[in-house]
Amino acid sequence: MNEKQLVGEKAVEFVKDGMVVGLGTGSTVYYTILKLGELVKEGLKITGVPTSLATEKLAKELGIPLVTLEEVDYLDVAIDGADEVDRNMELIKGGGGALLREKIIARASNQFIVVADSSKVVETLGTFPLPVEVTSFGHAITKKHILSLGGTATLRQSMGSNYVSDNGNYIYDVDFTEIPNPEALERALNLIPGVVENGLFVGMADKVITLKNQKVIVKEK
Ligand code: A5P
Repeated sequence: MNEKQLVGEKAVEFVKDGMVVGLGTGSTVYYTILKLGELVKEGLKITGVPTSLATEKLAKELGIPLVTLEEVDYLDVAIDGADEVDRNMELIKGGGGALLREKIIARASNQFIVVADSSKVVETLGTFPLPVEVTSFGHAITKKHILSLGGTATLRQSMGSNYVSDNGNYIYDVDFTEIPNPEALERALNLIPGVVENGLFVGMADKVITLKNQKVIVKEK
C-alpha cells in the first residue's frame, strides 16, 4: 500500500454513523473517499459535503449521499489533503485548486483532519508555491499588490489557457521561498482587493495523519 493510501484510509476511523462529513480534494483524500464509499455500501450512514466538483462526481459515483453547505448548520468532521504541513500543523493547500471551498468547509467543521504522506511534512512552509485565488477582473493589478509582500507569482495554466477554479476565479502560485509567519501572511493577502482566498490554513487542523519511520501516526493539537 502506498503512503497516500495508508494515511487516507486511516482517516475513516474518525467517521461515525450519522455524521456530516466534509470531503476534501486531491490524490490522498481520494483513498479516504473510496473507503467511505465501501463503508456506505456496507451500511454506514453519513452525509458528505464535497469541496470540489471533482470530489462531488467521485462521491456520487460511489453512492455517498451528498448535501450542500446550505442544507446543514455545521459539519462533524472534514477530511482533506495538504501540500505542506509544518510542525505546528499549519498548512499550505490548494495545489489542486480547491482551496476556497476547502477552507469554507474546514471552518464549518467541528473537526478538521488532514491526511498527508511524509513528503508533505516540512520544517517551514513555503517551498511549495502558495496558491492565491483571485478574481479574473483586475488580476494583473492584484498580482502587483501580492508581490509587494514578496515572492514571485505565476498565473496558473491549464491546457494552454488560464486555469479557472470551480468558483470562476484565477489562481496565482506565489513562491515566497519561506513563510516564517503564516498567520501574518494569510491576513495580509486576504486584505488585498481582488484576492478571494489563499492556501494558508492557519490554526485550523485538529489532527494530522501522516507517517513517521514508515508508521502511520496521528498528530493532535
Ligand atoms: C486541493 O486544492 C488541495 O488543497 C489538496 O488537498 C492538496 O493539493 C493535496 O493534494 P494531494 O493529496 O493530491 O497531494
